[in-house]
Amino acid sequence: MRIKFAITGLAAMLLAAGAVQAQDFKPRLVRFGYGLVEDSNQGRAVRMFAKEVEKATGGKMKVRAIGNASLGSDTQMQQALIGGAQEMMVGSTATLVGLAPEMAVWDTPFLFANTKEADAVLDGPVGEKVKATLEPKGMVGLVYWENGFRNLTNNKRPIAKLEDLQDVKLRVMQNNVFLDSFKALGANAVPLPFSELFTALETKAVDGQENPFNTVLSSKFYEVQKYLTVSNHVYSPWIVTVSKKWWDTLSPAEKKVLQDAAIKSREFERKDTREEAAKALAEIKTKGMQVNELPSAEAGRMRDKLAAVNAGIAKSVGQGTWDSVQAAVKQARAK
Ligand code: TK8
Repeated sequence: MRIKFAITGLAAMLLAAGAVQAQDFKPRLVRFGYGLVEDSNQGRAVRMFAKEVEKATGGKMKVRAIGNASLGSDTQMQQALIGGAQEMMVGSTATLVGLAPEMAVWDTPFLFANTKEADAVLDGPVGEKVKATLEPKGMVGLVYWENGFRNLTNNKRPIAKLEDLQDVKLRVMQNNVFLDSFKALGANAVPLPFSELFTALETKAVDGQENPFNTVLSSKFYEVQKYLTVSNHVYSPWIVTVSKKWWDTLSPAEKKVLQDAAIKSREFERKDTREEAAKALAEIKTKGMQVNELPSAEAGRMRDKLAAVNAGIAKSVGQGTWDSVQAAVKQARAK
């Protein structure tokens, strides 16, 4: 008798838990926009996230992955999130600097030496703090993904020394740190949204651009670019964001589903991106690009030229944030 009672009690509890779940997940459609093509590290991770969310809500919350900047460039999507016309997106932190100035700290040239340092700092307290600055602007930052270490491509010449950047018309992200950095290095820097980049390269409106190997491959820049220089001049994070307006309508259970799926997607995305990046250079060569490495002495000369830019970043993100990031990098490096 006692056993039977216990079982009935347990069944009742399970039923109650099920009822709570059913109420907590409303039927919802999440439009999740991104800029790269579907067959890219970005596209794969968005789809992985979508599956996780659908599974965790028993199909109640549907995530529609919309790539190719079909919903607009990074900055256009940000405005749609703020206005509540779109629920989610992923894009470069660099394109958020106009809204959340502290994001510029991730654009510091040569900040991270490897991905271990990037993960530790971005996922640590100072990464969280910078991410939280989005909230008063109308966006909730969930996690950082890896865009990756950026490398130069162009049609003029291999960049073997600092002076080779002279007069190269280089597309940069729409952000003053990138603009000032490449101007300081002597390039003719032109800010453009990513969604206009392929055409700009194809029509020779610009000579070059800089992005991780993965993007050079997935966006087929090798079709319109001759030289690739391995410069690793900066590590770019992507950030997964949610419309704050929409977020505020979600139940705690729904928010938790999104947060948990975001963390899973981060692990998936970084692993996938790194595996792809490790094979990418060989593939880029087979596509016909001429590849050279920027000598470390030249990277050092670039670093020196960028000292003034770094001082400007410290000023615009605030000395406190700058110092916290420098300390976190130091700590990660010592490990
Ligand atoms: C994609 C961009 C891209 C970035 C750029 O929307 O703009 O060059 O590296 O990943 O965010």
